[in-house]
Amino acid sequence: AQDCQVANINVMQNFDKTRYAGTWYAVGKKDPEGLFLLDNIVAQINIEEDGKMTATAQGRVIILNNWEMCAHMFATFEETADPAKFKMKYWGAASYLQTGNDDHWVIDTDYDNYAVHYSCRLVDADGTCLDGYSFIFSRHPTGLRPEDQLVVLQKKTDLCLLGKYRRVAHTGFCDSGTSLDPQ
Ligand code: AZE
Repeated sequence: AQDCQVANINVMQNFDKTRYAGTWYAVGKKDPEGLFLLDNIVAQINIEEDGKMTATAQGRVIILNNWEMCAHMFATFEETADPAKFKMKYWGAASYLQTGNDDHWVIDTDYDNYAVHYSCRLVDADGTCLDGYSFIFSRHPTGLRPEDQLVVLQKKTDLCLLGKYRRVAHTGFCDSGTSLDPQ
């Protein structure tokens, strides 16, 4: 749907969470209002023994008085009637990090190379999204393969977010030693 109605957004058909599991590097993002992950964003999706999806994520953030750190986050996912639409409850390893309950929609993925994620936090009176965020994930920290770029471009357009994404740098900031979180 190209009417920008949140209710009409197409998500991944026959979504298979077991194939979605593993490491994803954010290579693009559209920010929501307020504090958000800046760069070096890596998500690890897990399927627990009971079949439930959980995740950990890390990324560089700047909180309060320009304190730069690596945020270590945890999430549990609640399934819905649509297998590609989850409710994500998340919290930080440290108490001063963000907690929340956001939608986690998988718009499209080939499981092996790219995934397009979407979350609308606030739907406007006209049905469009007033505040939301979206990640372009890759299995490769270096970015998307050329053959996936056109698919992702089309999905950004479908989400009415074309031109609103920024590239996400991976500089190794969260790789070791720099975190002030309890491990
Ligand atoms: C996501 C997917 C994997 C699990 C999680 C994700 C989102 C995390 C945030 C974290 C924000 C932290 C802030 C700290 C100051 C979508 C990458 C938890 C939105 C702003």
